[in-house]
Amino acid sequence: MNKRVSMLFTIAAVAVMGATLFGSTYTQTQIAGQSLDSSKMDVNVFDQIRSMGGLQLVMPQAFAEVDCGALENSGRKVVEFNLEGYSVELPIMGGKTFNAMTFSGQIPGPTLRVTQGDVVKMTLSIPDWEVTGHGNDMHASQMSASYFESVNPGEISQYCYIAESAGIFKYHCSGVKLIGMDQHVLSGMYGIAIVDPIDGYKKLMVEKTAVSNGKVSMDRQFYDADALEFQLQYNQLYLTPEGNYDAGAMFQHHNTATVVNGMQFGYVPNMAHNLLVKGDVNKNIFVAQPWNGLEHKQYQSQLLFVENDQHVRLFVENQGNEPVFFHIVGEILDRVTQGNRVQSAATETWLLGGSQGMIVDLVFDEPGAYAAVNHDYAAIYTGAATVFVAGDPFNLNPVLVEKGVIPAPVASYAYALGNPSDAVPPMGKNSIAHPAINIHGLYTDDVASEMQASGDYVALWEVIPVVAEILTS
Ligand SMILES: [Cu+2]
Repeated sequence: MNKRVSMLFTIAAVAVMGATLFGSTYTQTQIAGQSLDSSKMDVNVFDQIRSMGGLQLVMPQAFAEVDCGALENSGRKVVEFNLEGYSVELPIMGGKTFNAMTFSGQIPGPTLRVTQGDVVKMTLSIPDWEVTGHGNDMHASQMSASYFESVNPGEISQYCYIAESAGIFKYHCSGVKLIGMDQHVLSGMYGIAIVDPIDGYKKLMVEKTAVSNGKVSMDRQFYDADALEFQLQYNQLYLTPEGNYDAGAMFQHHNTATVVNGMQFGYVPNMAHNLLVKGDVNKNIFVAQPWNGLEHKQYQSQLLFVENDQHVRLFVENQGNEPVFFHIVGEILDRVTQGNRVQSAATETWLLGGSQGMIVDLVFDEPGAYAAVNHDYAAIYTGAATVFVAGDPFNLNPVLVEKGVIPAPVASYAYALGNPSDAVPPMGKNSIAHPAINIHGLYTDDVASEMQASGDYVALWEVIPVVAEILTS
């Protein structure tokens, strides 16, 4: 397994050029994608890349064992991961829609969570009505992306691998034999796999100081490995005014939006929060409240609620083309882990390059509202602002109890409103269950309806009017 056998690479085309040279977007050409014969150098290579819509690598051998039959009988736990690849229209900020490409009708795609050593059985199916083929490349695996190639409309394909390394890993569409991969990924075909360490996560140590008899000394505090967990995936959109993928803008790094879990400003206050804090749905408690209003249903922005003095674990992935300078205004990142190795402790900001992830462990000491940002001002102002609310900073407990919304004071507002479903990963080895989860995310209406029908989630657009009536009565 994972043997890097000596092999010949036939690299048909290895060049990247600005789309200003290419002009058009990819969808049309990638469907009939053809390989480039680099031996014929009497033609213009870049014209050929342009005509076939991108790059194609031809690699004759895979790196690792991918035969499901052998791995399924290896004595390891087998975890099935089923994705459906298809294109849909989804909303963007400002009331428009864009032509999105999705895994299973949501952006990001569903999160896979396994334990180190498990076998992942990945199945990708493409409906027969889909306009293009799709692929899948999981960075948690160690196999050549070209092994899987593309799955055409009406087809199903599968591969297996052992999740050998713990950590957080991107997965993404690999395009059609790699052609158009940028369009597919930047239009929404990405997600993460969380591979929990086989021995579980480590307890968290936070360095504090204390005063005793006029002397200041170290006062280390330890938190159990179990934590309340969130997932945050950063990306950009590159769109024409009509909502199509704009390759020219991508090549020039001129993004039209910065998104966290697929949405700009998806985790800022909404009208329900205005009501709770200001007593008025129209009195904003935050400067930007773009997804504001119950009619937005699953797209209405939601806050992230945590308790004070609680171990919080964030799975952060940079899915995009720009760096992420991850910072939480008013907090210190108590521990940063990559690949099950601690990289830093008590750090203010941590840098993630493209296709890089990390696990941030921290404790919110004081009640308050904390903005997690990409500390690149252009990113903040185009969407990368996410608000955590720790404890009860607005002193709402007495009002909510008196009005009968909650029976007793709560340690976080998650007990009343839940946390947004797209920011909550599946339960893992050391997860604390969220008190409640509301339906929030860049989902199709079908996906949101299925979630509501399951009864496992709070549909806030139905609950809030009831709460509002109680509060104003
Ligand atoms: Cu695709």
